[in-house]
Amino acid sequence: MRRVSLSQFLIEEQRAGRLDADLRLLVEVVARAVKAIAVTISKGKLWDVHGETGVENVQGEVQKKLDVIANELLLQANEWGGHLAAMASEEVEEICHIPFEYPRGGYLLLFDPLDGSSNIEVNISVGTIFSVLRNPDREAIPTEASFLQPGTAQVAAGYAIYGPATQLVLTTGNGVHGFTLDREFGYFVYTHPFMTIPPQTSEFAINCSNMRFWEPPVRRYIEELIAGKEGPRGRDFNMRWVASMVSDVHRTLSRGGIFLYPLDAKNRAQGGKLRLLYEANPMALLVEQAGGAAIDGRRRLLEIVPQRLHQRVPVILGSKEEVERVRAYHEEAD
Ligand code: AFP
Ligand code: FBP
Repeated sequence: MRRVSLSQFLIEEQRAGRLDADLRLLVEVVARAVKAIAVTISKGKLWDVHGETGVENVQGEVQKKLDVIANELLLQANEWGGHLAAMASEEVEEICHIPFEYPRGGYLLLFDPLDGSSNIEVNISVGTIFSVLRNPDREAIPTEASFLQPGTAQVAAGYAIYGPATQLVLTTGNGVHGFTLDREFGYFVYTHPFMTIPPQTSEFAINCSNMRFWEPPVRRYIEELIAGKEGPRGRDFNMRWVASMVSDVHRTLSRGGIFLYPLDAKNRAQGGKLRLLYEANPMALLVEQAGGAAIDGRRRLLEIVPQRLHQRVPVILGSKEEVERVRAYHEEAD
C-alpha cells in the first residue's frame, strides 16, 4: 500500500489552504525533535539518561534528566527556523526568546517536553504535548502576556506518545490525525486519519486513591460508575489509569472514554493539578476536534482566559455524553 508521510500530509493541507508554510515548518520541526526524544528515551540506562538532576523546576517538581534533555531538544530544534516569535515550556519559569541572531516569525510554541516523566524508570509510555498560538502583535517581541490566550485561539495542537510505537497526533483545526514513526525509515507515516471519540463509553480514567479528596459531584459520578449494573447507570464500567496524561488521553482518543483530573482538597490551592497552557488546552482542542468535550467541571476548558503562564486547572475530557453528565452533576451541586 502506498504510504503518506507527515510531510506529504502537511503539504496537502497547505495546498488546501488550511495551514501556511510557517505552520507546516513548525510541525515538521516539532516532529523532528520528537524523533530525537523518542530515540533518547528508548536508550534508557544504556545512555545514562534515567534519574534526577537534583534541580527543582518551576512546578516545584524535581526534574528528571530526560525532562531537561527533551526540553533542550525542543528549544534547540525550534529556535533558528524563523517560524517562531517565542516559546514557553512547562519546565522553564519564564518565556523562552528566540536568540537575536535568528529571524522571528509569527507563531508562539508552548510545550510540556516530557509528560508523565515519573513513569520513565518503570518503562511505561510517556509523551510530549504541544500547542501553537499566533503572536498577537506580529511586530513586537512577545512577553508572557502574549501567551495568555484562551484555548480557542490555538491554531494547532498535538502530542507525541512514546509507547510500543511512537505516534504523533495532530490537529490544525480540521480533525485529528495520527502518524506512526517508522524508525528504520526515519519518518512519520499517516496511519490514523480523522480520529473520533464515540459519544458514549464504558471506560473511565481517574486516580481513585484521591477519592476522599474529591468534591461531591465527582464522587457521585464515579460511585455510580463503580456500582455498575446494580447502580443507577445499569451497566458495568471499566477503569484504566496510566498516570501519564498523554497515554490516558491517547486511549480515550483511540477508543473512547472519560479522563478526569478534577479539583480536589489536595490541589485546590493551586487551582488543579494539570497545566492549562501545556496540557489542558492542547488536549481539549484535540478532544473537541475528535467530537468529544473538555471542561474544568463547570466551564469549557478552551474558553478559560489564562491569568498566568503556569496556571493549573481541573480537567475532565472525553466522550461527550459522559462529560456532559459530569458537568450537569456540578451544576446540580452548585
Ligand atoms: P509527571 O509528568 O510529573 O509524571 O506528571 C504527570 C501528570 O501531570 C499527568 O500526565 C498525569 O495524568 C498525572 O500527572 C498523574 O497524576 P497522579 O500521580 O496524581 O495520578
Ligand atoms: P490482556 O492480555 O487481555 O491485555 O490482559 C492483560 C491482563 O491479563 C494483565 O496484563 C493486566 O494486569 C490485567 O489483564 C488487567 O485486568 P483488568 O482488565 O481486569 O484490569
